[in-house]
Amino acid sequence: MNDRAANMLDLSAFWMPFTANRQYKSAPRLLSKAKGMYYTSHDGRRILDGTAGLWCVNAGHCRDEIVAAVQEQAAEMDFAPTFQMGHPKAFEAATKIAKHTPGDLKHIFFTNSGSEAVDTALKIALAYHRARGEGHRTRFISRERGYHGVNFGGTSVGGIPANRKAYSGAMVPAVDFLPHTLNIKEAGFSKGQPKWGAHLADELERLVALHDASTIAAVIVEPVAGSTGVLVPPQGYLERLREICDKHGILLIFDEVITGWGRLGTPFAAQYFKVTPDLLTMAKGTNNAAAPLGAVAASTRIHDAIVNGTPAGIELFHGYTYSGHPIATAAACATIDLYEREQLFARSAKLAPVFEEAIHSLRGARHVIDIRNLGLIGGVELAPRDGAPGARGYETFVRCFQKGVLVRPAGDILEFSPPFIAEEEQIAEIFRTVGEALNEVD
Ligand code: PXG
Repeated sequence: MNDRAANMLDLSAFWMPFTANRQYKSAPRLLSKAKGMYYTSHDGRRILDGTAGLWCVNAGHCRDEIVAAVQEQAAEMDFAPTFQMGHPKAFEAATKIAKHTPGDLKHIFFTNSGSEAVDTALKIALAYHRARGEGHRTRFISRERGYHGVNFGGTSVGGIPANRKAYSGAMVPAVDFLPHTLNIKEAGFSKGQPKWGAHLADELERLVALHDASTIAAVIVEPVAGSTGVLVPPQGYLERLREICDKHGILLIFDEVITGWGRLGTPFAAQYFKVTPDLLTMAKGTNNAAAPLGAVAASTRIHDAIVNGTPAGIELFHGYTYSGHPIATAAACATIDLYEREQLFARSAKLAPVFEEAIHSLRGARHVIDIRNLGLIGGVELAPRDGAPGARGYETFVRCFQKGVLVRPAGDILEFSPPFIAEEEQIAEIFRTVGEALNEVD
């Protein structure tokens, strides 16, 4: 699309998600093409993608193999139901996914998004306890600053006040929250996992004592919290959560929508931290974001309790028209083949120290009050401008976009998650550009 066509585009009908619609539509930023590490903006500029879209295009954009798989599937069979019917790609994709999921989490339930994966995992947790005669376990424990998507379950276990505010009267009942683990004073500018903070997991014991274990179905956390500004778990923290859950018969759910599919150099964060959850959610990188797709991986114990523990007939009254959609699952098959063939998780692991050094080069830059990173996930926190929180982050993002680099602002925290095919020079360019932008922004 050229500039003239962009100017003629009617922007009024599309009510944009998580967007300041009025601000955006007064000065739109349009992307019209993508290949490899780059987007092309509508005015023909090359934009280096520092965020893999929205943490999702892990293998880089428009990879030929994935494009071909989508095209072939669209031509061969557009849609087939998976309710009491099936088609090969859904089974193939589940098998390929299960090759990479940790422990015995080998049972894959398909959704269309991370939000749906989260709500599905919460429902599976409830169904599991009920199937075992513990239907009284209905409470969920999550964490402040957690993001688990936007459906009612995910919003209810979400720890971001703004995301709950308008809906707060209608949340799922019986949710409590662990404290988040960010402490800039104790662990500012940590490289990798902070040494400080494992004791925060003991707050779970306090919540168990308060509510009684018999009321608690599951704990849900992101192994590394992404969208609230990259909160890396302190050393020993996730291990401790696992121990406490085990002690009290509580399921542990890892929301790996961002950390899944190689972001930490292993297939999932569970393998990186050597902590195996009972349920694991994924989306985004599962099919390189070529079509909407999410999934829940469930352990054999959970799957069997529900599937074998139910009298003949449908075992789980849950599912989406598009669970295992042919095009989305064909894209997943091609994506996972590509991850394996190009050993992209190993490449992500190899780039992580380069990324760490590059992001920490911004220490001492104007406005920067903290830098956090793990794998190919990074956050740079800026001091908020007096009386205008978020303005500095937003202006820096716009400035970077004008300079040809896409970063993601979360308030005054800039987030980074490049595709794994990034070259070292491209990683350097991302942070060089951010440094320049910070010099120009008040
Ligand atoms: N869980 C986690 C951990 C996520 O990060 C979701 C669930 C929801 O996924 P869907 O596919 O329903 O969007 C997410 C999504 C950001 C950003 O800027 C993060 C997400 C989405 C959009 C923006 O950090 N994460």
